[in-house]
Amino acid sequence: MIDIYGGQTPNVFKPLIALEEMGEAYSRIPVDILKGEQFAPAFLAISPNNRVPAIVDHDPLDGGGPLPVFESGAILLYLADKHRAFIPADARGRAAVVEWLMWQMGGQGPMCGQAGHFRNYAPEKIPYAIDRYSNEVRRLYGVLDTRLAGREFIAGDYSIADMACWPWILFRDHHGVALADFPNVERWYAAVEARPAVRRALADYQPIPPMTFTDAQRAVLFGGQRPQAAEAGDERH
Ligand SMILES: N[C@@H](CCC(=O)N[C@@H](CS)C(=O)NCC(=O)O)C(=O)O
Repeated sequence: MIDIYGGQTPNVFKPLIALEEMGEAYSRIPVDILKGEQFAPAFLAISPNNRVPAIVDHDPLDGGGPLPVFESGAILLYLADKHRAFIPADARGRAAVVEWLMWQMGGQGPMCGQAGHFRNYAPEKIPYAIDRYSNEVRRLYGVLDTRLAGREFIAGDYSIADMACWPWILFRDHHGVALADFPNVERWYAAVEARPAVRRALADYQPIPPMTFTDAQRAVLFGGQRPQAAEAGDERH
């Protein structure tokens, strides 16, 4: 059994899809990042960067005690290695999957995140920042579109690279992207969306429009402030 911590966010959907694809039993543990639950000491013991997702594997292959893993890319690799699935064993195939997994972790995820922030959440509209990150997101969509020309999936067979990239495209409205501009991405996106495991992972997902945050939520999410409950040692987890 694996505990997976987090809610309805793109980074959490990555391992959720992997758990469904791999048929691993799991239990979802919500972490309300708007309330600052990511700063609770018990959660920080699992995820020291105070971010979701994180997992705890209660049946690790080494037979030892519960094994915590944070960072969505690390979780995907951990699960793929555990199940020997969705990542090739040969050096070239594995390198290609890891390349695109790192492309997602270092490029697509952070740039979409910043584009979404400056387009939707920054208290003032800063054209330079909006353009900088929106242009970078479009560039990255172009890179993925070129990669997918003549390819069914990103790196060989369907893999953890696809599971990493797909959820951020689910939130494309936040980043100002129209899929019709990227026909290879559009075709691949629909193919991944149609997978039964992906449908199960998103069964209770309600599309979230860009939100309006209270000052307290802004302080927790964007201002680096820990809420008082966490400072006082909230032991919810
Ligand atoms: N690189 C991390 C990023 C995780 C991340 O940014 N998670 C967001 C939700 S998608 C979060 O936990 N935010 C809480 C906060 O900013 O305090 C990963 O891929 O796991």
